[in-house]
Amino acid sequence: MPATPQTRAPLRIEAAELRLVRLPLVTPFTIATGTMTEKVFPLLVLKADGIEGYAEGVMDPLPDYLEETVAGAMDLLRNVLLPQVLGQSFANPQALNHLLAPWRGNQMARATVEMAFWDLWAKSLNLPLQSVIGGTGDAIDVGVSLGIGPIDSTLERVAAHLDQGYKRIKLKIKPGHDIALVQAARDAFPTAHLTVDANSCYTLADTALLQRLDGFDLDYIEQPLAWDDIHDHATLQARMATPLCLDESIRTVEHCRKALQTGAGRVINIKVGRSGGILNSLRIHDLCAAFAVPVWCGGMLESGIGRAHNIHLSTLPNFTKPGDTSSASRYFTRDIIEQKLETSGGRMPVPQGAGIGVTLDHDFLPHATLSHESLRA
Ligand code: OSB
Ligand code: MG
Repeated sequence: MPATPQTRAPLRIEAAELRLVRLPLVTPFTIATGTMTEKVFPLLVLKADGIEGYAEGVMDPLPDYLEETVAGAMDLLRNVLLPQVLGQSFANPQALNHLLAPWRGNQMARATVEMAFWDLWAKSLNLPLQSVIGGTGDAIDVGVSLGIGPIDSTLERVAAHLDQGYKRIKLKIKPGHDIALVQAARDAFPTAHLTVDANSCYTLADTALLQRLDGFDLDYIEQPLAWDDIHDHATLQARMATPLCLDESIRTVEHCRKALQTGAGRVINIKVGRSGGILNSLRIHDLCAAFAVPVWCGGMLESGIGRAHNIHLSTLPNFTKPGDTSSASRYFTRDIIEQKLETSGGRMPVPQGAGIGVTLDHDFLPHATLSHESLRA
């Protein structure tokens, strides 16, 4: 278990800043459930002892990936979660996580608060977040997630990203845009490390079609069935050779336990922002290790703040498959942080310094801010 051996006096959260931020996407991103042309997200700053901790929420404006929404999360943060932690002292991030634990669901909203506190906490110890959570190494392996588009242009994008050294290519699929795409990609790139992600758009009635994917040597098939399902994934996995990887279905440690115990997946995508935060992600990581199930770090088109959190988490030992935390310039012409989070040869360097190791770009941030509020105890 990744204990927090580091100790210090309890940290009192004195103030918070909550922003709604909007960044246009360089390339529209289409998945089975729709197309995103911009990234809109809550950005949270927690303040204590002259230090600031940062995190972003990964919920979408509409409940199309999971059920949380930006508007709902902003309300919950503003009126419930932040008033609950403001003015309170916490001996460690576990104590803050414990305070928020009784609330039902809302894993993305609670993760926003919890992750900002981990950054604050690590900075107060003057340690990189990765050291506080038990990670090692100065870079991580990454792949890319390519949205749905015409097959010929998708193949060009696959080639371009393989040339850049990305270690795995994930293709988004949906009914009517699956077998032909994967066949073309496998024919064109016989030895590439390929995966597909269905974002919950098939059912067990599609079992025969999904079984045909066994012919393409995919490393795994991500979330073929419903976002809230575990049971049917176990049925499907028993009928397929290719490992299934769960994304949407894993929102809590208990979801993960049930999935592993029933054989609903043989790979787990950990997204810290959709799993309630870093502590839950550490627990999911350790649970998967105990089941000898590999994990990798997914993405939600995060700005540099969420991207930095993802990178630190990915330095834990059971993150043995390349993650989705690719170069920020693939998503945004300008990020809201001062550092450039760019890969080289399919490796993403870990931002150096205390906490998540990145700083807000205060020249640019106001231009990307839709609303801004300050909260105090
Ligand atoms: O299912 O992993 C997913 C993006 C938005 C919502 C869901 C998903 C994704 C991605 C992109 O696959 C990951 C990234 O590049 O950040
Ligand atoms: Mg996914």
